[in-house]
Amino acid sequence: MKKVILSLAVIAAIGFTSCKNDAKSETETTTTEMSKDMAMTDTSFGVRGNCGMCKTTIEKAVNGVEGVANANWDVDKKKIDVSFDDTKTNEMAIHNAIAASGYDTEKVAGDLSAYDELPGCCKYDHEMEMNQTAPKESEGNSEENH
Ligand SMILES: [Cu+2]
Repeated sequence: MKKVILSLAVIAAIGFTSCKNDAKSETETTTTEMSKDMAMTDTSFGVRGNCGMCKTTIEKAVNGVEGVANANWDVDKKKIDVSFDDTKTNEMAIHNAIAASGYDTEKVAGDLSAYDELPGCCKYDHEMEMNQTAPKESEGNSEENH
């Protein structure tokens, strides 16, 4: 009888220890994710372009900048959202990388020889309005009324 009680105590002790370990590792993971988020800067600005191929070229140029975590160019809005580590790069480096690939940004005009090398469908209009609000604005009005 004593043996049974002893083994039950051991099992309980093991179970308790493993629960404690689980809780500890969960806390550590959360902390790591939070500090990662805090080091990231989000920015968005206008970039001219026409189509999905432009999107690929623009995002490839931005992702080539060291410290960039995420880039997403919106073909309708002519606008890019970028997340980057501001200890490794800055917004102007991102503007310059896009311009070097041939695309105009709000701050830097696209490199003309790179522009000439773009496929025909990608030769965007240099007068194009950048950083547009979505053409679906009229649908968005219903949200504002809430
Ligand atoms: Cu294109």
